[in-house]
Amino acid sequence: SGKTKDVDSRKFPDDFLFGAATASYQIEGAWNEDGKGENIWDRLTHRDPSPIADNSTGDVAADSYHNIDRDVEMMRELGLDAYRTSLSWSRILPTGFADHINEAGVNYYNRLFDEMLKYNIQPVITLCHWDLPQPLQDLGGLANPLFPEWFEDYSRVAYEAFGDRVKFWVTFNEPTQICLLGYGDTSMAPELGAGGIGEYMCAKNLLLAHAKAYHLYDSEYRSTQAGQVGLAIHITYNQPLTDSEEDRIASELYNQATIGIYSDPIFAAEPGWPKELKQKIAEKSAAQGFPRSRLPELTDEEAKLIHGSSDYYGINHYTTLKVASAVNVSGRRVPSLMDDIDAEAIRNGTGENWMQAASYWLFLHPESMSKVFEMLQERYKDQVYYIMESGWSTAGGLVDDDRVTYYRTVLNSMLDAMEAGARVKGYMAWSLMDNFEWKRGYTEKFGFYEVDLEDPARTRTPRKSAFVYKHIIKTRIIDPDYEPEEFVMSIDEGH
Ligand code: PNW
Repeated sequence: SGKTKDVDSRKFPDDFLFGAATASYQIEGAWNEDGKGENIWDRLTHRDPSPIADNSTGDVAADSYHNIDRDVEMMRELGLDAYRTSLSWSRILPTGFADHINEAGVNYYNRLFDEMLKYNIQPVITLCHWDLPQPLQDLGGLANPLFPEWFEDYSRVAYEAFGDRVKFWVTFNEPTQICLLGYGDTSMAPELGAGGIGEYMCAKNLLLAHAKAYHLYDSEYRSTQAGQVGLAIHITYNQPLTDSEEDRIASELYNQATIGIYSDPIFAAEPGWPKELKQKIAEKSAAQGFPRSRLPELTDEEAKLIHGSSDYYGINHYTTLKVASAVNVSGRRVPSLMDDIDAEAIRNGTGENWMQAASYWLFLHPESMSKVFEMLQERYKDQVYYIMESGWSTAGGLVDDDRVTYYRTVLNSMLDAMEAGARVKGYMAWSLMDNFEWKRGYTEKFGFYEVDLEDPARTRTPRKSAFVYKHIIKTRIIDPDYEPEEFVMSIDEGH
């Protein structure tokens, strides 16, 4: 494209935070070692028969619990400014409750963070990346109105243990995936399938939990620890299928139902739920004979607690969708979020030539990243943004040219957004290494490093994309012509 001609003028600032991301259940393994308790993904994968594509589990995964040195070595090889991962709640608090802290679990993270900080690699730490302690799930998990208190207690333990070194907290990874896929649907643990009800209860309690953890940090830790607290929201670039009024309304409601429901209450000018969505769910509920809306009320006090409770806007961005109006779809679960908004999401672009990844849901629209920022700037007015995840899956192999194309395209599009005024301060690529891809098991690979699952040592080998990302981080420029000569990795001076 014409843009690449003046690559030199399109430089990332020196203080831009380039990182890579992972999550505890997806890489750590050691599922029952050193006092760790059971979480909802342990439970799901240990049931029989397994709903995982290759019948696998995260019992060993990339075995990062035993590979701190190599993991940090990879970060140094890439020259990362930051590394994002999550704490395993059950490793730190085996029952989920804060009465007993598992010191061995705390020590694992202490050793990891200390090793990273030797080389100036900033930890960006998620408190809950989907692996909720099973005992809390047995009590309803995020549907229990006491959940916000349990989460606040856990966040205090984390701030106390690690806040001297961790300056960057992410409370929840992808509320939409937690609530919609785990409570409303059955595609993620805990597979509740309580459509039209569970996802909304979850949404309310997740927001309250996030807000409590934020205010706890604000009132008791910020003055001494001086860090930031926010969350990571999954955002697709959604376009109406056609220009029709119906499709445009459906697309807006889809934005409100998957993005706005978790971010309007925090970031919009007005506190509370997105207006049209709230009204739509109330109408549907009434028509279905529910004496009250299935979307629980936020009291003024709750809405106020949630409003503004974030130091930055964290974005996980991968893919793009088209949205069409779809009323009374036969075979659709009723009630459900999609029925509530009378919409249908179409993934494959209907005739567009979008490049597709190994994941059925992952397509590259070349401008999706800048379009996402246009939408956010319009809705929420000039937040500070971090891309907390963005990445590409393949079926395997070290020559991952599609992944290289994806990163170059998405980063260029992000530079467009920055040139247009979006205050983007960092980018975390998903993922540092191959890992347990939830219900897809190990069949889809997202890593800069391949992980050899046949090898008990879980040997890690850099792919082509690792060299390209390293070059971008080092030069702060996206050079479309850069080709690694041979795949020989080393650590540059100063890393
Ligand atoms: C994210 N979609 O999930 C998660 O945060 C990671 O744990 C996961 O490994 C990664 O992306 C890759 O899947 C997503 O359907 C799940 O659009 C689903 C979607 C996107 C992201």
